[in-house]
Amino acid sequence: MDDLNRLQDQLLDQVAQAADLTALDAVRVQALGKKGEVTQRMKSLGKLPPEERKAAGQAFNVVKEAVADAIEARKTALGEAQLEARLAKESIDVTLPARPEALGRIHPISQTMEELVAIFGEMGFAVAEGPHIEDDFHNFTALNIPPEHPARQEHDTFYLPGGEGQPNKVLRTHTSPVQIRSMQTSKPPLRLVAPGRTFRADHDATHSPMFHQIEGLVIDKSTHMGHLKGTLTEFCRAYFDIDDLPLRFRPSFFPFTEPSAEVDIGCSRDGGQLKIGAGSDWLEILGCGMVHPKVLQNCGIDPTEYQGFAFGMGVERIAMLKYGIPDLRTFYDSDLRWLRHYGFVPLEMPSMVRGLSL
Ligand code: 2NL
Repeated sequence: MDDLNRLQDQLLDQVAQAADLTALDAVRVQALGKKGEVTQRMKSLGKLPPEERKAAGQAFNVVKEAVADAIEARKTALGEAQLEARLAKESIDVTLPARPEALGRIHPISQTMEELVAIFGEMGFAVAEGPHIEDDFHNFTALNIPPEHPARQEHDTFYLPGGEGQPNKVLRTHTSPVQIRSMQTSKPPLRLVAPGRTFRADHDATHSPMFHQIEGLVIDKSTHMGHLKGTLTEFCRAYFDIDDLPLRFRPSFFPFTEPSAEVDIGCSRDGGQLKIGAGSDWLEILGCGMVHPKVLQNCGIDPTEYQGFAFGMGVERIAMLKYGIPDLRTFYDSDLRWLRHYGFVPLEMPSMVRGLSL
C-alpha cells in the first residue's frame, strides 16, 4: 500500500511538473501506457492470492483514475496557458486595409449571353442546350435544308469522320439542332431559347470560325405572326434599353420558316457615328419566321394541329452593337488589355459610365 501511495504521489508530482503538452504526454505514457508503471502493476494482480485481488485491484484503479484526472486537468491548464501566451504575443490590426485581390473580367460574350437569357427568361422561355457535334439530320435535313444547299458545302461546314461505317458528323452551324431535339422529345406547347457555340468554316474581318447564336422557338395551337412581332419588339427594346426603339419586319427567306422575315432596328449614321434608336436608317439585327410545316412534321409534330415561330441572331454582332466593340476578330484574341477594357467586373454596381440598367 505504501508503495502504491508513493507511486501515486510521484506520478502526480510529475504531472504537476510537466512544463508543456509534450512533457505531459510523456508522463502519461510512462504511467498509463501499455508498459506504464500503473499498467504493469495491474497486470501483476494475477500473482496475488485470490482473497487479496479485489482490494488491490480497487486500490490500483483509484491510483489510475487519480493520475488520469490529474493529466486531464493539467492538459486543460497548459492549453489555456499556451493560448493566453499566444494572445498576449500576437495582435491583429483590424484597421489595416484588405490586400488588393486581382479581379478578373467577364467576357462581353458571356455578359451578353446572360442578358439575353435573363430577358427571354423573364418572358417565360426555358433554356435548352445540345451537343456541338451533330449529325446531318439534326443540323440540316430536319430543318428542310436540301442536299444541294450551299450551307452543306465542304467549305462552309466543318465535317468530322463518323467512324467505322458511320456517316460523317458536323460541327453544328447554328443552334437550330437544339430546337429540333426539343421538338422530338417534348410535346407542345414549347417556349424555349437555345444559346450556344456554333461553327462555320469562315474566317475574315466579319466572320470567326467559332461564334455564338441564340435561337428561340414557340410552338402552340394558335401561335401566330402577331406573337412573333410582339415578342421580338419587346426583346429588342429590352436588350438595347430603348423603350420606343423603332422596328421593321422585312420579308426574307429561310428554308426552315414560311413566311420569313428579317428584323431591322432604327438607327442614325450621322457623321459616320452609329447611334441605335433614333434616326432614319435601319440596321439588320435578327432573322425570324413561322416554323415551316415540313420542319414540324420532321420532328413528329402535327402541322395541322400546331404552329409557331422561330428566330435566330448572332451574339457577337449584337454584343458589338450594344458595347461599341468595333472589330469582331478581337473577341477571341485572348488579349488581357482588351478584356480589361471591354470586359465586365463581377457584381459591378450600376454607374453613369457603364449604364444604369441590368
Ligand atoms: C439568323 C436567322 C433564324 C430560325 C433561325 C429556326 C429553328 C427551327 C425551326 C425554324 Cl428548329 N427556325 N430558327 C428561324 C429563322 C431565322 O436565324 O439570321 N440567324 C443568325
